Amino acid sequence: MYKYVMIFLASVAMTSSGQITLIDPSTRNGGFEDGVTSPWGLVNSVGQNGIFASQGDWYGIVSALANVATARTDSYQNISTSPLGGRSFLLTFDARIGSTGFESVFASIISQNSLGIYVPPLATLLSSPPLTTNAWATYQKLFMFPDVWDGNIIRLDIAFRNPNASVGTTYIGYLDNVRLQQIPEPSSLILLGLGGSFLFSRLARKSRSKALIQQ
Ligand SMILES: [Ca+2]
Repeated sequence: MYKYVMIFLASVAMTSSGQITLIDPSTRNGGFEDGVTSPWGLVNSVGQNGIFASQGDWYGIVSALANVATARTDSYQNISTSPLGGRSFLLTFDARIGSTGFESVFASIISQNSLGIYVPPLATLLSSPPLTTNAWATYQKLFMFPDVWDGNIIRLDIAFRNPNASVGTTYIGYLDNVRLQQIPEPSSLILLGLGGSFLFSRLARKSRSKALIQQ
C-alpha cells in the first residue's frame, strides 16, 4: 500500500503543469552523465559503469575520512530560482554505499530572503529507505517555503553521515539520478495534502491496533 501511495504522489508531482526542472539527468548534471562532478560541490569524483549506475552510465562518488568520531559529506548545488515558479521543491535521488559506508543520507534545502535572512522551508520526508551496499535506494523529500521567502537562490545539500565512525577510516557513498522539480502552488498543496492524509490514516490505523492490543 505504502509503495503505491508513494508512486502516486511522485506521479502527481512529475506530471504537474508549470513545473520547472532544476536538476535531472540532463539538467545540471543530475545523473553525472557529463562525466564530471561540476556543477556539484563536494562530490569527490565520478565513476563510469553502466551496470553499477542507477541511471545511465555514470554516478557520483563521495567519501569522507573520519578524523573525529563522525564522518560526513556535504554535496551541494546553488541554484538560481524565483518564488514566482512556486514555493515548493520536490527532490528525488538514488543513493547507495560502499562496503565501508555511511549510515544515513540526509537532504536539505536552504535559502535567504532579500534581506539576507535564512528562511527554512517546511520539509516532508516522502521516502527514506535504509542505505545498503548491494542496491540503490530511492529517496524523496518535499520542501515548501513560507510566504515570506522572496529569495532567488536555493542551496541543495545532500549529506551522507556516519555518527559512529572509526577515526582513520574512509567512508564511501554513491549518488545518482538526482531530480529537483519546482512545483507550482496548487500541485504542491495537493501533494502535501495527500501525504498528510496518508500519514494520518497510518497513525489512525496504528492507534486502532494499539487499542485492540490493550483490550
Ligand atoms: Ca547516471
